[in-house]
Parts: sequence; C-alpha cells; structure tokens
Amino acid sequence: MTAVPAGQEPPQPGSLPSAGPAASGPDAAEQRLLESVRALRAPGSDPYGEQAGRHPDPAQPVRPGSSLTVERCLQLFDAQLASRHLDLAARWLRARGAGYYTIGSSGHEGNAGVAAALRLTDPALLHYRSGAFYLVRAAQASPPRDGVTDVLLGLVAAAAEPIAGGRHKVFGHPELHVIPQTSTIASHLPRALGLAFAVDRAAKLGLRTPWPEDCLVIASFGDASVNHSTAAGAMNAAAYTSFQRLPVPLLLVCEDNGIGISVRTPPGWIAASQSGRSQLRYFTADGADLADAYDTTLAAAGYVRARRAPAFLHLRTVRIGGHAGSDVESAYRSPAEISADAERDPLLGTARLLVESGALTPADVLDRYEAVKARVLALADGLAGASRLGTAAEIMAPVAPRRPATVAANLASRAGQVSDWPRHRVFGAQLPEDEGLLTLAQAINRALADELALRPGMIVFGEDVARKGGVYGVTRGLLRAFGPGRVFDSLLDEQTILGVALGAGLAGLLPVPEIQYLAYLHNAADQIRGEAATLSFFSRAQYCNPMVVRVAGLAYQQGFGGHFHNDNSLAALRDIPGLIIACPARPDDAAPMLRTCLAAADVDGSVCAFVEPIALYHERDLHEAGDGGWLARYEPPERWPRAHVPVGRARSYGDGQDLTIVSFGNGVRLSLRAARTLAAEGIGCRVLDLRWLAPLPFEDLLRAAAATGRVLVADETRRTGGVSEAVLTTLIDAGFTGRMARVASHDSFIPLGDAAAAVLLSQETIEEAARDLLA
Ligand SMILES: Cc1ncc(C[n+]2csc(CCOP(=O)(O)OP(=O)(O)O)c2C)c(N)n1
Ligand SMILES: [Mg+2]
Repeated sequence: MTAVPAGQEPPQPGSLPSAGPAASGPDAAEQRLLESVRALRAPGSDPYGEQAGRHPDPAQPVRPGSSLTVERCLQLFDAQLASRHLDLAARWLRARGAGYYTIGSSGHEGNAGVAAALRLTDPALLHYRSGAFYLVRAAQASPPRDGVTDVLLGLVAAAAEPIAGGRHKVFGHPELHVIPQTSTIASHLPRALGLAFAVDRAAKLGLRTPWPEDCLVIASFGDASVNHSTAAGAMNAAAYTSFQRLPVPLLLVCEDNGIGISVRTPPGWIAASQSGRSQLRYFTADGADLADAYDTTLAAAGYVRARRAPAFLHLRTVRIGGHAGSDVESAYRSPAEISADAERDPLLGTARLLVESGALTPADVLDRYEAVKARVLALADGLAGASRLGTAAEIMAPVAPRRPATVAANLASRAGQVSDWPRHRVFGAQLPEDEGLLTLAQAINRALADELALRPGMIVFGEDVARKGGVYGVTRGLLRAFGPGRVFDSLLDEQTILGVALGAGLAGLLPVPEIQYLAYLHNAADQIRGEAATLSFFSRAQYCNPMVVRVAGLAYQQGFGGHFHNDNSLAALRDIPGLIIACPARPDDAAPMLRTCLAAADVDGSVCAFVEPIALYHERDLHEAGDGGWLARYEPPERWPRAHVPVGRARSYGDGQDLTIVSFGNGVRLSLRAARTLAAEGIGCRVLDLRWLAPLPFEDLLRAAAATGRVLVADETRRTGGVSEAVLTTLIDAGFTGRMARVASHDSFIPLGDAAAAVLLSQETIEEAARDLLA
C-alpha cells in the first residue's frame, strides 16, 4: 500500500458517519428523501403504514401492465440505493482527502432500468452519471462482480481499479462490456456510431467481434450534451447511415435532468428537437419511474435490435446534489427548483412502486437504505488508503504498448501468405512489382491493395475514396477489387470518419480512414487526441482502437493553392502521447511504412497518422525533368520482410562529411536538390529523411549528426510548433555540441498562387543556411 499523501489521512473507522438518518445531518436531500419514504402509504394500509397483509408473488409485475417483476425491482432498487450511497461516499472520501471525484449519479438512478432491459453483451459507452447502470451490469456478469468496489476504487484513484487503474474515474470493464469514456461530453458518440456500424459490418465480412451479432450499442449522455456539434454530427450520421438501409443498431440514451452545470435546457427542448426525426425513432420514459424506464427501454432496445436501426431514448431525470461535490447549486437554482427535483427522486419512485405493490413497507425501505449505506461506507473506509500509481513508468505503461519484433514478425508472416493467384485477381495481369517505376501515389495504392487482400478485417473509407478513387487517385480501383463492404465513401464529416474508425478498431477491424486534406483533420482532431489516443491509457490497454489514418497534406501543390489544400502544420498531432506519425517522402518508403503501420495497428493496437505529401504524389523527377529520380520499383512480397521499415528508423542519403541536413516529406526532395548544388561548391552534405515524426528516430538522428558534427534542419512545417523544434531539442538533450541551425516555413497561413513560395521553406533557403552554417 502506498501511503496517502500528507494532509490526506485515510478515514478512521471511528470517523464514519453513523448509518442512522439522524446523523446524515446537513444533507438536506437525504433527509427529504427519508421523510418522503416515511410518508408513503400502501393502498389499503392503515395510516401507520401497516400493511393489509399482502405479500406479492416475486414473479408478479411490480405494477399491473409492467414487465418489471417484484423480484427484479427489488434487485434494481438495491443497485439504485448503492449508487446513491456511492455518491455520498465520494463526497465523504473527498472531504477527507482520500477521494478525487465527486460527480455523482444522484437523480439518474433510473438508468438501472435501462441496464436491466439490455444484455450484458451489449457494448455500453456511458454518461458519467451511470452508477446504477454499472452496478446492474456488474450483477449481470457470471460470476457477478462487486460493482461497488470497482467504483470506490475509481473514486480513490487506486491502482487496482479494474479499468483505468487510477488514471481517471471512469465506468468501464471488459467483462461487463462497458467501454470507458473521456470527460469530453458527447465525444464518445462518433465512436458509438462507428461501433454500431462495425459490429454488423464485421458480421457481413464473416469476422468475429467481441460481441454477438445481435448486440446493440448503447451510448448515454446528458441533455446539454445533445447540443454539442459532436452529438449532432453523430446523430445525423446514424440517421444518414440508417436512411441508406445500412444497419446501425445504436441506442442513444439522453439522460435529461434539464440542466448542464448551471445552464438550464429550455423545458421541452429535448422532445422538441429529437422527436419525430427521420430514421431516429424517439422513445421517452420517466426516469423517476423504474418500471417505465425498464419497459420503455425494452421497447426501444427491441426496436433497435430487431430493425438494426438507431433510436433515441429520452430518459427524463433530475439532478440531486448539484453538478459535483464542489458545486453550490443554490447559487443558480431556486429552492423551488431544487425541491421539485427532490420530489422526482428515482429512489422515492422505486420505493413507492415497491410499497404500493406490497413488496416492502416504508420501514423496510428505510432498513434497506441504511443497510446499503452501511455496506458502501464500510467498503469505502476499507479502500480509502488503497495503493495508487506512483512512477511515471507505471502511469505510462499503457499509453501505447509497442512490440517491434512482433510487428516485424506479423509483417513477415503476411508476406509469407501472399500467393499470386489472388493478387492477379486484384491487380490484373500485371503485378505491381512488374509495373516498373511507380510514383508515391501508385506505391501507396498498390500497398493498400496488397494489404486489403492480406488482412480480411481491413476497411478503407473516407470522402471520395471509393467511386472516385480519392481526390488524387490514391484509392483508385480498390472499390472494384474489394467491394463496397470494405471500401466505401463516407458522408462529409471528419468527426464521423474518425468515429467509424474508432468503433471499427474497437470491434476488431483494421480501419484505414482517409482525411482528404490535413486542414480538415483539424476540425475533428479531438477524435484522435481525446479519443483514439487515450483509450489504451484509460483502460490499462484492455481496449484499443487500432487505426491507420491516411492524411493527404503538406504544401507545395502546383495548381491547387491556398492554405486549406497546403496546410503544413502537424503540431496538433505531434504532442499526442503514443501516436505514431509516419511521413513518407518516396514511393519505396511509402509502401513499407504503410505495411509497418498496419502491422503495428494489428499487433499493438497502435493509432497511426500516415501523412502523405500531396505535392509528391505524382512527382517523377528529382533534379531534372525526365530524370525519374522520384520514382521507385515496388518490392515483391518475398522482399517485404527485408525491406521492412521499423517505426522510428530514418533513411540516410549520401555520405558528405561537411553537413547533415535533417528533413522529411517535401523537405527531403528540396534538401537532396540543395545538396547537389552545394556539392558543386565543394560542400559535402548527407541528407537524413526522418520518415517518422513520432516517435522521432532518435538514434539515427544522433548518428547522422555525429557523422558530420554539423546539423541543418530543413523543415517545411512552421517555425513555431514545427518539427525543427523537436529535432534541435532532441540533439541538445542528447548532448550534441556541434553547430546547429534550422530553416522552416514562416508562422503564416499559405496564400494562393506563387505567393506561397514566400512563406514556405525553399531549396534556396536551405542552400543559404548551409553556406552560413559552414562559413
Ligand atoms: C466538450 C466539453 N465542454 C465542456 C465540458 C465541461 N462540462 C462538463 S459536464 C458539463 C455539462 C453537461 O451537461 P449535461 O450534458 O446536461 O449532463 P449532466 O451533467 O447534466 O448530466 C460541462 C459543460 C466538457 N466536459 N466537455
Ligand atoms: Mg443535464
């Protein structure tokens, strides 16, 4: 056990609040609930709450017409009570410096009915007020899990917490099929859509996923979150996909407590905005009425499961006790509003159901309440000093687990499986290795085809990739060869494209989404930064979302100008922990690097950004028109293992002794041209193509720098936040003491036409900087 930091003494058993209601003291909400329970009367009972002697059959409906039995209602009530007491325990732990999270589920415990109406094997991406849902799910497992302990371990950031291991307080567990979510509201909805799409797509492709074919995906979120563009985009994408008669078994559950922190949702807005939508069937239930929540979820889930179509379940809830422990809601809500919520307390609702059915007396309810409270608090007390993460190594272990040798072996074994016959079916009479010299675009195209043939779970999708074959023809012919099940056009929404990748990767497919231009990655960057890159971290690598995101980018396009088609900023990708960034410059690097990324995604669950320099797609020449210096042959499969380019290995050109020019992407071609000019002046250069921008090729860089003792970085990204900053600091950190300089593009956007050259790195600036450095 790690010691609790100073000032955070673990609570002593003697400091436990007593289980009696009188001791719950200042918690007005709790007092009010208990008073309301005491005032409940069973039909036919006398004014003192004595029953008329009914003991309903446990298998009977708890209310006529409901599918919820008395027995199930009692079980769910216990989960609701435990969830409420977890919220109280969270505040108690926090007050004692032993807990770190107080956003609770109070008022939302109706989601116990949602969980009960679904299957354990329905993957769930949950709102942060899902305590009762989680506890019900935990009880569904065989053997059942103690969900209370799981949640408490999360509250105290214990290393033993089953999903995030103390990295965050999230709901998640692989055995419960609960996938952990980030705190970014609505950001899980594109993934949820992608997962719903992928479970059916995988089945269609004859592939297994961790979930049964008739599963549905449940994603829950709050009412304020509905207005987020991420939610709007995901719901639109679900409806759009379903409109095309493609299966989308997605149950969207909006837990509408009428408020987002302090901002009221206009009363009626959720129903007004979501009911009657085409392709998104609307259901609504009273979250304070467990039987209604259960019955309505059964109906909604039945619809989604049978029709494989999305539905929106509007669960009307309340919020009890403020947004979080630190939130003083009386500052922005009137006492009348707070009381109105208390009257709709779901615990009171379930107590009423059970009392009215004759299953419990008010006194029984109070006993149950206290018994659960005592159990939860005793557990909280026991876990308050649980061991936490300590070292950076412990914390970072699941960021992006890497096994380079296994990646190489995976690649080699795939190469060993290649046989000519299916390749001829894909490529026709002429195999790519017999085509002669290829461009970068052609090499990527051929590698995609070979890999699609070898990896049955690989899917290629994005805007214009299928029928058109990509804006630059990189995916041409893939639709014809592999069919629309594996190569398809997406709707025009980068967030959805990445969401489909997130869900497909989670489902075990190998998604290769294309982002049409680097500039358009930026409007969906959170799906990589906040979602894709963090899943392994927040799940202790129990979940991963492998993907290779192809991004056409960088500058120097002839004829298609302006910033958005020539975006040269990679800063938003470069600082993402664990992300692999590949940037091939030449055809003979692009194909093996793509293979490495796919193998890494397959083997390690890696998230890879494969940045393709548009200006080099169709480039043929290096020095003179017609020299064919930028073309290369495609390696036949038997040579793939030998041609393997591991992540983080650079490529070196030349053996000049005066200067090492470090570059990547378009800069490699500019640098090679500059090196020739400089050679004519008697300056011997070698050029190092980094090839991988994350992780940077540390050892190759140091070796190349040491070879000449002088380094010039030629960086086509911006001076600020660009790659050159990382290269130079890497050299300094490593103790390199030789001369260093850099040339980069300006901190500007790219203008239209020839003016672009004024702000971009050029061959001439590289040459001048080299002369200066050597002067
Ligand atoms: C994208 C984003 N913006 C802001 C926040 C901060 N934030 C956390 S919860 C919240 C309100 C959410 O309200 P709602 O969706 O109604 O859920 P509730 O908390 O009421 O259950 C906000 C603004 C966030 N987590 N994510
Ligand atoms: Mg809300």
